[in-house]
Amino acid sequence: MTKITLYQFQECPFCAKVRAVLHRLELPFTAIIVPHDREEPIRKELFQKSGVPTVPVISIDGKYIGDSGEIIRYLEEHFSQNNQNGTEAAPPR
Ligand SMILES: N[C@@H](CCC(=O)N[C@@H](CS)C(=O)NCC(=O)O)C(=O)O
Repeated sequence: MTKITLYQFQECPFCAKVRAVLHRLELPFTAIIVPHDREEPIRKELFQKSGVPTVPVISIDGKYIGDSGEIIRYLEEHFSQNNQNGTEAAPPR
């Protein structure tokens, strides 16, 4: 089963957007609140692994993705029944 961890701040609109998509796609995940200080080891590690200095970051089966837009694109692409635009795919003829 896919293991998803969301690294986030308590208050963060970008993190909330990602949580909403995870809930909509019914993907179970663990949320971890990280410190605001970019010099904290966990923040440095997330930057190193995702290449993105901000939160949210998700790890999904060991792969790290940062930036809410990128994360949502990845989740939609891999877990949505719909197409990448989030609109419903045309029904088969
Ligand atoms: N373009 C990014 C922006 C994310 C962003 O600005 N996150 C803020 C929290 S809401 C952040 O990490 N700020 C702290 C920092 O820059 O160290 C995204 O969509 O994920």
